[in-house]
Amino acid sequence: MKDAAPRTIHLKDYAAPVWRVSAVALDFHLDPAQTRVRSRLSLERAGGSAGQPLMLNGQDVKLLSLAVDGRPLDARAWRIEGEQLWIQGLPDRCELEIQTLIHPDQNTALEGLYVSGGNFCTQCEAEGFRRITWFPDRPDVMAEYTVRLEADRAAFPVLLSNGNLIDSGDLSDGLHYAVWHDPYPKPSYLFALVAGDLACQEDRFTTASGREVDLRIYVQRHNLDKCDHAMGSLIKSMRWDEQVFGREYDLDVYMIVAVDDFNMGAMENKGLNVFNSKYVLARQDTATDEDFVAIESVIAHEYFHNWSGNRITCRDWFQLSLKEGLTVFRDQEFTADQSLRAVKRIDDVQRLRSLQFPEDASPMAHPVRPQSYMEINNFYTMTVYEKGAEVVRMIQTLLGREGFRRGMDLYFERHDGQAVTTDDFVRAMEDATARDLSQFRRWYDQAGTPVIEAAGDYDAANHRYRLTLRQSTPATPGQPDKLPLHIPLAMAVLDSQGREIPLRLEGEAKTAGGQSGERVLELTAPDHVFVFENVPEAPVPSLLRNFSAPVKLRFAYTDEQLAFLMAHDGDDFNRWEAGQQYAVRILLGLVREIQAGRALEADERFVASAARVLRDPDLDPALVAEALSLPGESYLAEQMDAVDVDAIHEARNFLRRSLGEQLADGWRAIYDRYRDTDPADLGAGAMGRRRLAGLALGYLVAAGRSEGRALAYARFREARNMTESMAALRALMDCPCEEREAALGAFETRWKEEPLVLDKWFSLQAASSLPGALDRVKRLMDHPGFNLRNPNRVRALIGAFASANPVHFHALDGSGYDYLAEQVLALDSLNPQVAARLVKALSRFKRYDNARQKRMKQALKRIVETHGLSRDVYEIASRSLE
Ligand code: B3K
Ligand code: ZN
Repeated sequence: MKDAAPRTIHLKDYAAPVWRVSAVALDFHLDPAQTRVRSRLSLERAGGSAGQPLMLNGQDVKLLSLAVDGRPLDARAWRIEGEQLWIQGLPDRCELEIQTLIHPDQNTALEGLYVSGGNFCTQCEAEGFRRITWFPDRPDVMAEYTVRLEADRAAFPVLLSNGNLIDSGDLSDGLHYAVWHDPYPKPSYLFALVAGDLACQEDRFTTASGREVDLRIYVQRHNLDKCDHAMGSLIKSMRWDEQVFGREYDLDVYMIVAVDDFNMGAMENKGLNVFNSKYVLARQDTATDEDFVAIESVIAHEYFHNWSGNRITCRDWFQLSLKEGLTVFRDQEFTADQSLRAVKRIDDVQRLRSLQFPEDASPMAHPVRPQSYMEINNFYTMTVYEKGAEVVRMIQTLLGREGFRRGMDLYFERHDGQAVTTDDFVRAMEDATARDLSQFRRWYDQAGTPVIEAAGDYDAANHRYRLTLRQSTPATPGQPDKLPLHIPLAMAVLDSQGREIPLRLEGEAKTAGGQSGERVLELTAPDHVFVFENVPEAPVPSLLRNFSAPVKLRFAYTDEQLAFLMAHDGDDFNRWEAGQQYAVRILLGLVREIQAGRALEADERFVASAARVLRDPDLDPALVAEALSLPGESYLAEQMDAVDVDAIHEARNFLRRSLGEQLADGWRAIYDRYRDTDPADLGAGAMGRRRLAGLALGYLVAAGRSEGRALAYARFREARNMTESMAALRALMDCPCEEREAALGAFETRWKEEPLVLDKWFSLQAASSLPGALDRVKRLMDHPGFNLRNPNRVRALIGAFASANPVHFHALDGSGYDYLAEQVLALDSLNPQVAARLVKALSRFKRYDNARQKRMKQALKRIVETHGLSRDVYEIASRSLE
């Protein structure tokens, strides 16, 4: 229990800063045990009355001295209240000098200045700068930074900060220094410094207007052979942002530093990105295709922040999606342009549906622009990021690509150098296109996943097709009543040959709607009826094409119609979606059979439609792989009123086994066709072929015959890259056989010195549904490669167990919950941010049966009632229990 419940911060209480900081000069004397920081702030009163004091934030920093305009500050002029320092009687313009002392080597929270692998690095977003020095640590205070670093030359030969290097040199006593200047005013959360013994891979980039930029990736020396892909990705991203958004880079150098201990993926500090090494390091033998794609997308994401986040930043943290939703949208588009667009869309929608939809239906549900928080770090969520990206995508759908680009141009031009709000963003979109998005703005303020109930009715006598659409959004905590949203719904209707019928609405001029069969309907009222004319036969509608809005769409398709759409829909996303809906229906039917104690049978028509997809020569292998991957257990859980983890698992395994057995020849043919795909080819085509070969191998093992296992084990031994190796290992993971243990053992021996590879090994075991998973996880915590202080290890083992092993995490005896509660408490005193993420696995206890609910609640109570809990964990655990 918190000794006093933490304060809740509300958007409605936002007040502009009273003091501006035009420039900051920071001076660091770096020493892992005791770092001295001197900071000089050029202050200016920006508003408020003359007597209004200055408030600075600080956390775990020791104040050594305070001086104003060169004179020590009188003790009566300042006071510290908790984490706030108040200074009174300042002149309207002055220079404030502050000296502080911090202890980077004791910083296990990995916020502020800390030590990772013997090197110094920082993480300041959201509120980490206040752990370095006292400062108005809020994003709407933007200042020009000059940073001097001084450290031991032998231990820390590389000294980096934001911007351009303006001076450096040697000092006495083995010390040296460097001075960096960043000409672009920025909020404190974008400050960064790195100091250490690092090797560097260099390249160059010439921007569209001819600026020469040095590109540098810094890593620990032994990782220097794993930087090529990251560098290539950076260059591609820089080019793409010029071509697609007209955005150029603006400094002489762009640096990326990889560190092993990092709370999230990466951080977009101006000119000096700090990355989790997981999103930089890759070599064919250590990284899978998914890793390569993820690296490219995170490098792109952080690079794109230079404009959507750094040049234009957030006024306050409630506006986080202004930069995150927009930047996710931009990185999604970038990846789509490098690969098969539909495959990227399918992957993103799967992520949204399996992670964001559940969040939107949980006690932690919050709007894209939250109204309140206790700990802002808890709001770097799927909602703010992924739903936020969907909101931007809907704007693009409503305005069209061209209109959207005009809106983006205006946004960049109008707000360059400012800290703004999501409202400012939407206004730029409106002003550039003369569209009214006032109702659309509700997407930023209403939590919960909207539901659209659709029904179609064909009037054969008059050749009319009537489409009825009704929208509603479920209540979420603090928001019992919802207003109708402005929803773009892309759709077409198909004739019996699968062709799109040109659509004309009743009363519309002959030319309207064009020849194209696809339209975007705009829903604004709770109910709409659209009547299409000249529809020659009863059509099959293809609705919400390309997932044009983040909603749940319900339409009572027959099995035949789903099979028909699977075969004919001209929208690749919806083709896949029809197959998924069909699979969900079959799987939920199996769940009911299991619950009723009846024997299971695989639906013949479903198997036949899967067989057709498998044999379809026109389908890209990546799309075949998507189509034949069964919906995940968490997505299936979402479709049930009361989640039955065991039945879901059994049903899914049964269907997998049936597809494996009944299509065995097809799988084998596919595997043989694609198994030799060039292992060095990292193009989307080759990745798609490997994905399908891996899926085929999985089905061959799932079929339960010894040939499958032998094939997978042989593949494992002969693997030519990590994708092949992991596909084989994953295929064996739920199979209690010798091959599994032999492969796991060999993998460990080979990769025990490569932490990122060992993480894969931890995760596979943590997610395995074989008996004894929890014991294995507990034993693995004693593995020499495991370390509770490293967020990647925690996520790989404990995180994977809680999020990817429903059967064991939700074991009826509560052992999974107790284990998680213990780990959360152990972690909370080390790293609250990482601990808080883990608690979320307990949040949705109401979705389970009474016995499990009781045990989950007990685990949550045990957490909440612990003294000295962090704000991070307290907020999530207490809200879950409300
Ligand atoms: N902006 C950072 C996330 C910071 C998280 C702070 N708890 C990475 C990103 O979204 O690009
Ligand atoms: Zn981001």
